[in-house]
Amino acid sequence: MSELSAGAKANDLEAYWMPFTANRQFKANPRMVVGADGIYFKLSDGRDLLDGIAGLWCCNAGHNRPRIVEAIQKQAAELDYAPAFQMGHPKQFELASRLARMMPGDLNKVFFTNSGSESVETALKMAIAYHRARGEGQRVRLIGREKGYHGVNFGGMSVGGMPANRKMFGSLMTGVDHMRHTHGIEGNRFSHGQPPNGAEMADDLERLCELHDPSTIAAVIVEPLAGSAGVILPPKGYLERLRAICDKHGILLIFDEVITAYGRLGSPFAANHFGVEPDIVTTAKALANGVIPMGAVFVQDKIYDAFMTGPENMVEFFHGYTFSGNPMACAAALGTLDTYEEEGLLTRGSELSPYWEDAVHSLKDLPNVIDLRNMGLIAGIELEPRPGKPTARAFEAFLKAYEAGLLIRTTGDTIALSPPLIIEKSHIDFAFGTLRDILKSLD
Ligand code: PXG
Repeated sequence: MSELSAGAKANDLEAYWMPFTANRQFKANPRMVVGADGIYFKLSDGRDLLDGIAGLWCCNAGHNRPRIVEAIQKQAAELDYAPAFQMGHPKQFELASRLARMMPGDLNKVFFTNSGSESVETALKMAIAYHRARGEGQRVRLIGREKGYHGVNFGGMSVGGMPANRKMFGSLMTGVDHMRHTHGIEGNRFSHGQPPNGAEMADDLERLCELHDPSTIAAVIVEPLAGSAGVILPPKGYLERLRAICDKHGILLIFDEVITAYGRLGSPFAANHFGVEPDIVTTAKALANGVIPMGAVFVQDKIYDAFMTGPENMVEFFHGYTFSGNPMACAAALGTLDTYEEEGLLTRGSELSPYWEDAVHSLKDLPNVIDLRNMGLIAGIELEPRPGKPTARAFEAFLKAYEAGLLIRTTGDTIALSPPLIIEKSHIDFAFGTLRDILKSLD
């Protein structure tokens, strides 16, 4: 028997370097998930944990869903892998067609990736290459926004605006600039749904156009609703204004919908929800319900068409991943879409959102709550940071919620909730009742 199988190292927590985790703290006090069903995780100590964040904003249909399990099992036995380049398999085409039908407007072409980060890199490369293909090769600049999160690869990190995610990693990409974020604008605290003030923040894009000259700007990327930075909603009129400025200057608008796509806002996509059609949409996470890594980038026909011009035997876009559109992921995604459709999950958020909104805003009177934000099945509960100890109060809430059987997510001092879309009113009552007790007890 090798040392490993003898168990000496098998239960050792040391080898695994955990992502975005306080490794030493976790390993001293591990929180282990060993099963999942419906809206609950099962913990190694036998307790159930209500999943208040759909895994990480990805298990929108909940856990252990029969259609998805069956699709994956069948696919593994039928076709485990097909080469992604110069070969195809039917499910890629079926899935892309089905997704394109769900998207509004001209967003009819779909490129597959394996994560949100890869979707973002793909979109940024498409934008720059698109302009070059049209003879506007000087359009190389990319504009992001403060507090934006676009994954962890170099492009996404560069257009992103989360200081902690950037500061350790050198000079990042050149030719990138940022608009200001829309968090904490005067008069917006405790808004229900979209906040009223701040549409003019979109005019930052005009200022950057003046500074750099619009003819040098390839694309602007924003999260229609920013999740990672602590649930930041777009002010009324803001996205429309961004769209208008992009149109005026020939700049592509990219919506990073990695968390908003697939029903989170109560509509299939944020593009439907806000009635603003971007040129490119990045998605991942809930596309395959978090069961198998998969992402999809949607582009308008004009972008795809711009590439389809050279000799027909030539590769048109020198980009792709070994696992782009792999059969297992496609099967999982098709099973996921079946589940979403059969259960009406992509619009369920809009039915439940009045109940959800009331529950969120019922926390208003509690100590240290300085803002409450909601949309679809998303909540942001912002706490006053402890003096000199940012994040400590919210993290204590996370630990107490975990003890009480509720999984929440915290960023800075904001608690984020984004439950599976199968959530019932009784679960909402439990989640907010638990949070109420915790927030009362926190100093
Ligand atoms: N874009 C956006 C808008 C995201 O929210 C990514 C890109 C990157 O996706 P991948 O699949 O590469 O992780 C994300 C990811 C949280 C949280 O709780 C959010 C994300 C990931 C993990 C946690 O806020 N967003």
